[in-house]
Amino acid sequence: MFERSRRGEKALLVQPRRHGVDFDAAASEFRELARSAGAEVVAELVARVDRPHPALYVGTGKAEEAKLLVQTSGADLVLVNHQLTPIQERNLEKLLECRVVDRAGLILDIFAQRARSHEGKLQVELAQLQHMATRLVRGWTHLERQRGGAIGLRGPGETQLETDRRLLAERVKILKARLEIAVRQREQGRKSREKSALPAIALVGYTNAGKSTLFNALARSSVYTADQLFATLDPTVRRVGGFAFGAVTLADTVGFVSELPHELVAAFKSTLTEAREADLLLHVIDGADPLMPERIAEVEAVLTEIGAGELPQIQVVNKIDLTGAQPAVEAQDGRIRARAYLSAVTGAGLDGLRAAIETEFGAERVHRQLRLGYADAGLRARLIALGAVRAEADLAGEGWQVEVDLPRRLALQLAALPGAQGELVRSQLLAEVTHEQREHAR
Ligand SMILES: Nc1nc2c(ncn2[C@@H]2O[C@H](COP(=O)(O)OP(=O)(O)OP(=O)(O)O)[C@@H](O)[C@H]2O)c(=O)[nH]1
Ligand SMILES: [Mg+2]
Repeated sequence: MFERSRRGEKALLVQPRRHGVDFDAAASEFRELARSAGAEVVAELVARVDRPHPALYVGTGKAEEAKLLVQTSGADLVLVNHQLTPIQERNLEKLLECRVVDRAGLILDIFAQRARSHEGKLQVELAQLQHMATRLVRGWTHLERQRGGAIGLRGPGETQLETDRRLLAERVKILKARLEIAVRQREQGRKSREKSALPAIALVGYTNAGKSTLFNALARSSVYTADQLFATLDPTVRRVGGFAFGAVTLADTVGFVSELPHELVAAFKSTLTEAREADLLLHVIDGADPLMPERIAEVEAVLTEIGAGELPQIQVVNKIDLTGAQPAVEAQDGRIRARAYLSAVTGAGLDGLRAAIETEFGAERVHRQLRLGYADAGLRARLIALGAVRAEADLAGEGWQVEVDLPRRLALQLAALPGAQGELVRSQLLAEVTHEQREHAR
């Protein structure tokens, strides 16, 4: 698309040194972003920015320095690690005589390259249009091409800019309508997953922490992983079995990054539905990242924002093969249930994580005899699928007597099923528990 950086493009990075911002960390992350977008970094310029220059963001002297560097390094584009105003971007482009992309533009570009699902693509295009809306002065040629040229579309006395604005508004309207349909379709898919009543686990964490690598290790599948930021944009969900309490669904999600461009926040959040609706979060942390505490805090802040701040969580400190930490599980108090140290690559410590998941879903169990009529065959099938049936006797012509043993959490989830199934679970499976608790309390 418009701002897409092509693979191998040579980039000059402008790295602002700002008060209160850890320069080394911010600079190396931006380098990673540039690399993830496919750019080759040929030069870097550090600019102290205490008070941003209104017209250029950096001071005029720095801008001249950048111009010289562009010429000597042969850079095709300049990447600025800050959100520029449209005017600053345009002025810099004029002065440097080369394309200028700011932090938001760069992240948008990466998202555009990564989006795979229909919904993801729509979200990113919408974000790009919103980003460009403020920069419209530079023209809007590709939309005209889609509409077969602007001739005939232009009203009397309408300037090119007005036409562009109108075309843009129309495109945004179309995108929003399509997005609404896509969201509804995803909702339906989620509802049918919900019916399976399996506990849902979502992997969340800062970008490049190793979520997809862990996903593959747990699901024994092969989701795309790469040493680049936002390798995963669209959530992937798999059923993962092999737990003593049965199976779970496991979702891989988009990575978090600090200072996400505001145009992308909606797109980003919509891909995090899986996280919001999970029963348990695995917060994957890059144990080799010197900024680990800051990253944890940033991820927690986003989780709170999307309404996932109260969900039970297991912290997974990954990459112990790099840090030399021992595989271990430390139990914690409250919402954060445990902290597991492991390596998703070598597999060291994976058993510990599995055990922590077992504890979360399987610690408190419900062990009961159920009487199920033939009309309850659906519930019986569900219990079998969950691995909850210990023994079963046929009650000649009247249904089954089923010995059920399952985690209390699963029983509670089943109790929420609509109609007769949930009713049966509430009256037979859970009512007895409270009865027995009463007995026990005496
Ligand atoms: N040494 C080492 N590298 C790891 C480990 N886990 C993941 N990596 C590497 O870290 C990089 C990022 O891994 P991904 O699994 O793609 O990370 P992610 O969290 O899914 O990243 P995004 O999808 O971009 O948010 C890859 O190069 C992995 O090979 C680990 O335990 N040890
Ligand atoms: Mg990933």
